[in-house]
Amino acid sequence: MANHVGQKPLEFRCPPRLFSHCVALAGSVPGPSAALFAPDPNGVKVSIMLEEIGLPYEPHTIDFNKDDQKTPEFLSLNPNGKIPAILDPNGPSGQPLGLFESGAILEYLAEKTGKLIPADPARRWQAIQWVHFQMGGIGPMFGQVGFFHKFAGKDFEDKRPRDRYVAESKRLSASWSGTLRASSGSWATNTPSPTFRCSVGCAT
Ligand SMILES: N[C@@H](CCC(=O)N[C@@H](CS)C(=O)NCC(=O)O)C(=O)O
Repeated sequence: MANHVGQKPLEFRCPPRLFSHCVALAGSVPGPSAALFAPDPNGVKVSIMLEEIGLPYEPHTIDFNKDDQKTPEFLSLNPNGKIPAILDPNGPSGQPLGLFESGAILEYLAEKTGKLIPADPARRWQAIQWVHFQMGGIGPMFGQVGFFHKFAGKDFEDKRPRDRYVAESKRLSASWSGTLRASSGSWATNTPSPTFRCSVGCAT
């Protein structure tokens, strides 16, 4: 069974003490057999996607208070020790596939089902660009705001890190909501045509 590097055997099993949270599924399920979550922003992205596309799946709750995400079983699925992660028993070529990183999981599920992603190549790449915008910008920056504003970092005397992340989060939000305002229909797949024109070295 292939894991994240496609070589070592995937050892993940739902730990017995978590099993009460697991939903057993019928044998030939076309979707991921296991989706590992905690009720937090990155986990929710994948659970919303799974519900929207209607793939049957088996959720496993990961308890941060018990460090479930640091167990050898979980680390065999995601060496980074973070949720979400999925295990699809029917991955490419019918082989099992373990995946982590919420953006990669969203793209994988979209490609697998052809749902929530346009078939048209240009619009498809626009949708993917917004996934990367979320993963590289919104996720990390908002996460730092949370740390410095609400969690352990709120007691730090030096407020410059907090202020920096707040400013960057506001800047990201402005560029995102500007696109929302400018587009009609589905904002993620209907980005307005750029008014930018190349002057040097562009094909058009
Ligand atoms: N870039 C990763 C981030 C994943 C992540 O940060 N997960 C957090 C919860 S939102 C986590 O598992 N935290 C537990 C820990 O760090 O031990 C993704 O989008 O999947």
